[in-house]
Amino acid sequence: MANQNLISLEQDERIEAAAARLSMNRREFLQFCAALATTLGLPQGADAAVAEAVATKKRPSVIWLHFQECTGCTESILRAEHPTLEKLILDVISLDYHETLFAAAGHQVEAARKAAMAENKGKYILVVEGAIPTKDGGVYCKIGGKTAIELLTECAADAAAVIAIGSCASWGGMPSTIPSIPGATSSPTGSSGVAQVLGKPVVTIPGCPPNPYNFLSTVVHFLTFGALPAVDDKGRPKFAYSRLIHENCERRAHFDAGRFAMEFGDDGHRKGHCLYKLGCKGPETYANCSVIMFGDAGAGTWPVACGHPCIGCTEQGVGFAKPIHTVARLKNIEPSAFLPRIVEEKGVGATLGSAAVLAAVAGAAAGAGAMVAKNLGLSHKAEQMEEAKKSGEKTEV
Ligand code: FSX
Ligand code: SF4
Ligand code: F3S
Repeated sequence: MANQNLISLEQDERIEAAAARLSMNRREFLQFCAALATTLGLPQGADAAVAEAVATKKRPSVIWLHFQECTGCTESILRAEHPTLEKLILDVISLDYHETLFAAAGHQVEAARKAAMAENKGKYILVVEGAIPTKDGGVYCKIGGKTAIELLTECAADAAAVIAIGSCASWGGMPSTIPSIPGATSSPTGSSGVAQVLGKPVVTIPGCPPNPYNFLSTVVHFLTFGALPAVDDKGRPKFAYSRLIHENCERRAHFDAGRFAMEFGDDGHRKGHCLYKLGCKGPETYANCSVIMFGDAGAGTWPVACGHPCIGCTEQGVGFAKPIHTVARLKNIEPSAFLPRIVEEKGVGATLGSAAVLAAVAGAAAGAGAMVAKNLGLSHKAEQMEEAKKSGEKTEV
């Protein structure tokens, strides 16, 4: 943190101004940028580049399209209860077209989209939320008289980068599920992902909904380096999707020791035992939920912490594809010579794992940024409570 670059940047009044804009003090702002750099796995010293980019670079124009979805992606980004994350996201991008958030409607909105695209030709980021129906010429989703396929193709043509946010846009997600009726081989509307429709790879940030912190980090990478972060073979940023949920799960010790919840509400469930036998797909799902978590300041929660098995919502072929009650395929689990063999009777056939938490260090690094965001949120709440106390008001903050 205390490297030469940052110290010199601390003198920079632009840093001061950026911090003020985000209702942070300068130290908090630099801390947050350092944590973002750590999350992104950037080398030492890159925190200064991140801070400088967030403070000084022109915010990239973002055109945000909505297709077949529940708007949960937008909700997860904008409904952060603590102010910091939401503020940061809206500070690092210029959200020039977003159907859910626009107060205007009809021709006015269409004109705004075209104007933003023309003004930022070749430079804007296209963010797509929702799946694209491809059956019957794409008639099942139309906006302003155009099909989702037409709109996507038109908007992607001059984009500097395309980000598919959420599982629906990443590969089809929930709308692409095949109904369990005889003879069905595809979803009723032929829902598909952005890359499949465009016929070229795009960056995907799956999750239903996705974690807003992963979106923020991806955009900050683009802002700092003019390029999107390295991705895996499904287009997912490696900084967020290269580890299994299971590797950093807080219930992992129970899994290794063979302590499972067998039914919702049973003794094991109440005691916080492993949810594997309730169908948890953490062992075959790549995402950082167990590290950065979701939600309100300091609360930091995620499905497994709430007692619900991970359904694998970030993983194509798992989330919405595998029934919740089926047990996960165990992969990359190191066998142990001395721990109990706990799943053989279920026919899984693997000898289960060493208690080693394989990615504890990487996990801690990835969580650092989110924790800073949460702490900032907490300090804002503490300030509010302090103010309320002084004025003698009753408060529920
Ligand atoms: Fe919903 Fe987004 Fe799920 Fe899909 O998130 S939270 S159905 S991924 O496109 O709005
Ligand atoms: Fe956690 Fe699920 Fe793995 Fe159990 S199976 S340790 S609940 S991720
Ligand atoms: Fe989804 Fe599992 Fe994370 S259900 S939100 S990938 S814990």
